[in-house]
Amino acid sequence: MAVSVALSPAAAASMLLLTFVATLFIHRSVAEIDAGASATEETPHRRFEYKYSFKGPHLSQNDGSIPFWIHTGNAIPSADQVRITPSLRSQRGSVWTKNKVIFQHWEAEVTFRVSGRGRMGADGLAVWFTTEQGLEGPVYGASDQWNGIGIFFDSFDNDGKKNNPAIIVVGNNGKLVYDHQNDGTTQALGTCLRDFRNKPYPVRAKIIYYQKTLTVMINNGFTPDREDYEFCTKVDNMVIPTEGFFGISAATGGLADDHDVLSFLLFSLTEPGQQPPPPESDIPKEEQDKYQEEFQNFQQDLDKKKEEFQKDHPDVQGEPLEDLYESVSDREIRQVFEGQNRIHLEIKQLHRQLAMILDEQRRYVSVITDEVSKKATNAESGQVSWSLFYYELFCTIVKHSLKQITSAQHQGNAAGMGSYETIQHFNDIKEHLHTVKRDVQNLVQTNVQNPAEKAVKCPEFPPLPPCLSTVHFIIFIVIQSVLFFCYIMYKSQQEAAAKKFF
Ligand SMILES: [Ca+2]
Ligand SMILES: [Ca+2]
Repeated sequence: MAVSVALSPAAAASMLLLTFVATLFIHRSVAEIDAGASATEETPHRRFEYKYSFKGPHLSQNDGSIPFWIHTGNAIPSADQVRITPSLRSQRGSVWTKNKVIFQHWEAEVTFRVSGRGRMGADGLAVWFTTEQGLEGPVYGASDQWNGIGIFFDSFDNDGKKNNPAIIVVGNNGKLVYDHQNDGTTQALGTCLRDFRNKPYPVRAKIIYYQKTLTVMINNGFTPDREDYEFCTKVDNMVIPTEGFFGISAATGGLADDHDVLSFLLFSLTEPGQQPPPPESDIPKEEQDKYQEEFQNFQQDLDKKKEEFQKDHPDVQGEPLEDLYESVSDREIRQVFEGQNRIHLEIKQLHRQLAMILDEQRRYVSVITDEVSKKATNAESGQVSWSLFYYELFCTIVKHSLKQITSAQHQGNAAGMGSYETIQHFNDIKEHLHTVKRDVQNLVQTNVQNPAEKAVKCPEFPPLPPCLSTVHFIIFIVIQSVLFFCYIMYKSQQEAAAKKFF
């Protein structure tokens, strides 16, 4: 009994501290695990394919065409973007690669903006990989019954389930008719809810087809960080045509958004250890001449404009004035954006840290469970005290966390990022840990050094007075009764004498 009374505080302290310590510095170990995991996965060889890509600042040529691409419908190419549809009712437009893509694996990065003044917009934007160019049709401005895949950025909620804007992946073998009324949900291979309309920065979609798996990642345009991608959906065991055209299409309905594509970048992926496909044959002579001429014209035009500008503004060097100064409203909007970005990044960071903490806690719990089961066996034989076990375990955790704190502090200082508050915080935690460690040590030492005092002696009670026996009690009653009787007799004799006297 005395042992169990003595180990309770140590056990409680250890268990409480486990949670506390586990929440401290876990990031590094998890990061190491992640790094180890990613190192084992071999990354494919990635090559940029300019003939299936477009981007600003010289996206279109003088005649309004996009090199290696064709555009149809209401699509309007300009220097820095292609407006697939303007925000007018019932518009349809698309852009398609001129040539078929023959890579087995690929990665496409689409940067776009869907913007409109309404709280809701329509219809949406689609990215295609199909055996034929779907130049015109009812599915976001492209042909129905396509053979290949479509990744749809569906703005309008046709089925009224309040689940739009959404991103869905629909595969088709050329026979399926798109289920527009249900927003394609009956045919979707993968889907995720993302509001991609009216974002401060362009939205980016990374679509990867590698080893029969199609993955869609989204950067939802909250931050200027180009690599801020989040997982959207993944389709495993997906077989798509080996050759096809890439396309982007969009459509508006009763409601209308501007659907602007800023860039489409294609990369071919080659599995590690395999030869990348040979670069395609050179550009035909006439096309080469055309581009050369285009380039020279552009260069001359640029020089001319530069001269004109310098003539008109002899005092101005470099950037035009309007770019150098921002108005009050511009500054306010910028500050609001920057503030929101910081909040967004902080929340993301917290989210990541929480996930890591949970992971680490699970690891600790499993380690503790194992240790407890091992030690419990020994404890039964009476050789190992529970308090000693908890003390050992606690010391290990404290040592580990102190090491982590020290290394984190060094890292922070080395990187120049450790602010005064952070260092102070670390020191506080260190101090608390030392205090708790010392307390537990004292507790356990007292328990171990004085085994003779393990059994707590109860204080001795003072001796009780001797109890009254039954015989004594009866004698006492008899004497009292005799005395009472004598008194009554005496009183009645006195009363009788008084009567005689009167
Ligand atoms: Ca829809
Ligand atoms: Ca819907």
